[in-house]
Parts: sequence; structure tokens; C-alpha cells
Amino acid sequence: MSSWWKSAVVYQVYPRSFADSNGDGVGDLPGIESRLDHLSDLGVDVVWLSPIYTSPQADNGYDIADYRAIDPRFGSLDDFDRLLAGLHERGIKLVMDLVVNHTSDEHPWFVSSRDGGPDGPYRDWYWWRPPREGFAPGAPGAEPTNWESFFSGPAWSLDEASGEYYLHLFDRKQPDLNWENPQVRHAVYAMMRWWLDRGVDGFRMDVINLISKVLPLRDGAPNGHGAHPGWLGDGSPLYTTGPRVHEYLQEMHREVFDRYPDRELLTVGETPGVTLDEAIAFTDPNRREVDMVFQFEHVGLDHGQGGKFDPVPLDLRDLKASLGRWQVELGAVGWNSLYWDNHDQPRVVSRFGDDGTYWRESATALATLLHLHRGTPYVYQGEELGMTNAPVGSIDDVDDVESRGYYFQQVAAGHDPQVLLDGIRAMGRDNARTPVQWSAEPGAGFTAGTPWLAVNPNHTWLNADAQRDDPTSVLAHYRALIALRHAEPVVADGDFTMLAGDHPHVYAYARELDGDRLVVVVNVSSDPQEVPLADLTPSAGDLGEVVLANLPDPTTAHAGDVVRLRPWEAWVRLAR
Ligand code: ISL
Repeated sequence: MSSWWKSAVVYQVYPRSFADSNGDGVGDLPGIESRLDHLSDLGVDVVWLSPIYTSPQADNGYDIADYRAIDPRFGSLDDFDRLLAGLHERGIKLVMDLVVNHTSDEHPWFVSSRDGGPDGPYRDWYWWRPPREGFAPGAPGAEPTNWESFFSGPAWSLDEASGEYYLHLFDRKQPDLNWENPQVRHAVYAMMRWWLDRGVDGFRMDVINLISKVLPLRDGAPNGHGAHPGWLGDGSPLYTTGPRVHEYLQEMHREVFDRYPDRELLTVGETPGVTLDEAIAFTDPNRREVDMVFQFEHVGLDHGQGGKFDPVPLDLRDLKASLGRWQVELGAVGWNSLYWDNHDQPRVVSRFGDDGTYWRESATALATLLHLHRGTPYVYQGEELGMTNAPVGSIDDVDDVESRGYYFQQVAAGHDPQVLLDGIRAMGRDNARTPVQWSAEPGAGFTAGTPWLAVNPNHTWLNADAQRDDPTSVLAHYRALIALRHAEPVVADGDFTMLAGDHPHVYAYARELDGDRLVVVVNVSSDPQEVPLADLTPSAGDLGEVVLANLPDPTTAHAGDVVRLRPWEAWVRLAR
């Protein structure tokens, strides 16, 4: 397969929050279609669409009730075909979200599995187990294993009618499919071919490294959570990159992707908890699994002792050690995906930047830092505008199932609601999900109605209209970064070397290919910084011409000197 995606940039659309064409407050497919010029002006090569399938929306579409239908909130299959054609006319590919670790509990497969009882033909499509030995159904602690779900509480729910439990690593409305069952796997493959036959260009595979569980199912180490202290446990070692996951992905490759040898497809696995060695195995082209994975190491560096909602400041040296290792080791065999933001992460300018005084500078600095690594960059909607975290007054303002589950569990366990809310303000998923800020109008140009989630009040000045024609805008900077990847082979294919690795506030690296040397230097702080020129160039070589900068008049000193950087200054030089 060709590796066209090495010089490509992917843009993620979260349809609920992108653009609403009919005033119901929820984004939709015609809304996306109306904004295609924004995407082609930005220059992206691929759009990844978060789920648009029929869904009760317990997890905003990551709970699918019909894989072959569009949820009426988002539009129809005709709308979909028009959107796909509109993208293809502009030379942009479309990647669908493939959510097959679990379905909705309203999917007909699960309804049959539950209502058919223990002997029904669909029972084995999901994970059903009797209560723990010696426990009555529904008794405290009767769950078949002690696993905690990602959204707090036990990962098992009881079906009263049969007295058995079903597994859900996420919400109780997201039962896990049993991939041990070949009928399940082949039903998924047939569905994937159906979308490829419709013209889509690949898949982003939701939590694809969780589909294989260690058998027999058993308890994980107690984690002290839950209503019965010490009862819930961490099952993740028993379902993360489980024993058969590589076999399943190779089978998927044969049954699906190998049937489309002439198409330029893209496959990216979302793989929380994946290790570097596992990522190498997933993306080694010779193994024929997926093109690239989303790993989570760098977005876990600010998680504190209490987990993601207990954040600590980022130490830049940790970021260098992490990204640098993945660059060198994964880049040698497989391929990296590069991201700061998605619909599950807080906004990077608020998280690692400065969304006050140095808002524009830090948004553009962080973008520069990320994009010129070796790998495929992903831009999450609004990131290209420098959108910031959302203000949250009380828990009533919070929509996200993960944040709410965490809050109510922790309040019940006696924790301080104000501290919990601070954690949600910093890290909650709603931060990424406020509507895209197109204009200064009351609905931010997102909707003429009442938005499903409040627009960020800063849309009055932070919006696409204000940035489109401003050459110094965050948007213009993203455009330039994307254009640079397209123009310079060294960005796509060059080797990677970390520079000034011990500097606590300056992130710098070199990319090299066929005599071209690209140097990226970023001040990741709100103070001026210095770095010895000798750390950036071997034997006092010339750093070359500035090809991109986020501040006017970037200066570098002469050999032997120090390079001085203004707060959040970033520049890129190319020597040929
Ligand atoms: O959101 C997270 C960070 O706290 C992750 O734990 C996230 O739940 C995990 O990365 C899986 O995410 C994916 O699958 C979930 C869905 O809620 C997320 O939106 C999706 O990206 C279940 O389908």
C-alpha cells in the first residue's frame, strides 16, 4: 500500500458541534457541507468524522444502534452522499469513525442478545456472565469481575429477566461486543465494506486495542473506588491489547482492506494505554494491521495522583522524553499520529499554553512544536482558531457522561465538589465540545437556535471571521504549517533528532533528509529564554532561512552565541 498519508494532515469534525443548518442547536451534515471551503482553505487532506450513525446519544454517538443509517439529528444518507461528493470534489478524503468494541444497548444485536435469554442465538455476541459465585443477582459485589468502567461504577450491569450481567467497559448503554465470536467479526467486516463501497476512504477505529479480553474473565487489582471501598478494580491489563487483538486486525485487513487494492485508504487505531512496543506491532506495515495509532503517553503527562481530573503542571522535559522516544523508535518501523486535541481532550492552548496574555503566541507555538514532527498531524475542529477551554459554573453546565459519572461518584465518596469541579474545568471533555466559533454573532455562527452546549463567551473576538483574512492569525499559522508539510519532503520523511534535550523551557528538534536540515525552535513559556546556538547546529553550521515564524522579525545570533527567544516564540529554519 502506498503511504500517501505521510505528507497528509487530518482534520477531525465532531458533527454535533461543527455547524447547525436547521436551527435545532445540534450540528448536522448539511452544516458541515456549508463549511467545506473553510477546510479546503486550511489545506487539510482528510476529514475524520466522529460518529453520525443512528444512536441514542448516551455518549454522543459512540453508542451506535444502526451502523448503516445516519442519525436523523445529523441528516440522511442522501446528505451523507452529498457531503462525501463535496469533499472529494475538493480533493479531501473522508474517514469514518468505527466504533466496534461496543454497540448501543438499543442495537438490534444487543436487544436480541438480551431478550433471547441465555440460549438465544445472539447471546454470545456480547459478554454475559452469571453473578459471582455465592452472590444473588443484584447483591452488592455480585458483578462477575471487579472491573471499573471508564465512566465510573462497575463495568457490569444486571439484566433482571435472566439474572445475568453484561459487560460494558464504558457506559451501561455501551455493551461490549464479543470478538471471540466469528459471527460478530464478520458482521463488522461486512459493514466496513458497505461503507467503503459507498466511497469512504478509511476508518478511525475507536478503542480498537480493547476488543480482545484475557480469558477466563477475572478480577483486576483493587483500586479503592466505588461504594464498597476496595471492591472495584482495574481491569485494564486484562483487556488492553489483549491476546487476540493482532490476529483480529490481520483478519480485518484480509477481509476488508485487501479487497480494495487500488484505493488510497487510511486506517488509524485509537489505542488508549498502548505501549511503544505494541504500537510498533500495530503499525509495522509488514504485519498488515493499521497504518497508525493514537497513543496517549503525552496526554497523560499532566495527570496527577488522582488521575486525569487531578492535573499537575507539565514538565517540558517529560514531553521531550516521551515524544522524542516515540519519534525515534516508532518512526523507524511504523508511523506516528501527532495530536494535541480531540473530542476527549481539553483545549491545548488552555492546557499547555497561555489562554490569556499570550493566547495567540502560545497557540501558534504549540502548533509549530507538534506539526513538524515525523508523523501524520491531526487538527481537531476549532484548534486551528486557538479555541480555549469552556467556562463551567456548576455541574448542571456539564453534559459529558465521563465528567458527570466521575463527579457524582466522587461526591458520594465524600470529596469536595469545588475541587472536583476545578478538575472538570481543566480536563473535562466538554472543553473540546463547545460549538465551533465561526462568527461574533450570538450563536457564534454555529446555530440560529439554542446550542446543545453553550458557546464559549469569547466567540465575540475569537472566531473564524476575525481570523480568515488576518495573516498573523492562529488560522493563518495552521494554514502555513500544513502547506509546509505539503511542500517540503523533509517534513514528511526526514529523520528526527531532539536538540537541547535538557532545556526546561525550549523545545527544539531537527529533521534531516537528503542534505536538507529543518530546525524547529519553540519557547514553551511566558518568559524570555536563551539557548546556546551550538545546541541547535553541529559544528556551527548555518541554520538557513526562516521558513515559518509566529512573531515578526525572528532573530538568531551568530555561531558561538546564544539564541534569544521571546515568550512563546517559535520559528522554523531550513538549510539546504
Ligand atoms: O476520554 C478519555 C480520557 O479520559 C478516554 O478514557 C476515552 O474514554 C478513551 O480514550 C476512549 O475514547 C473513545 O471511546 C469512548 C468514547 O467515549 C470516546 O469519545 C472515544 O474517543 C467510548 O466509545
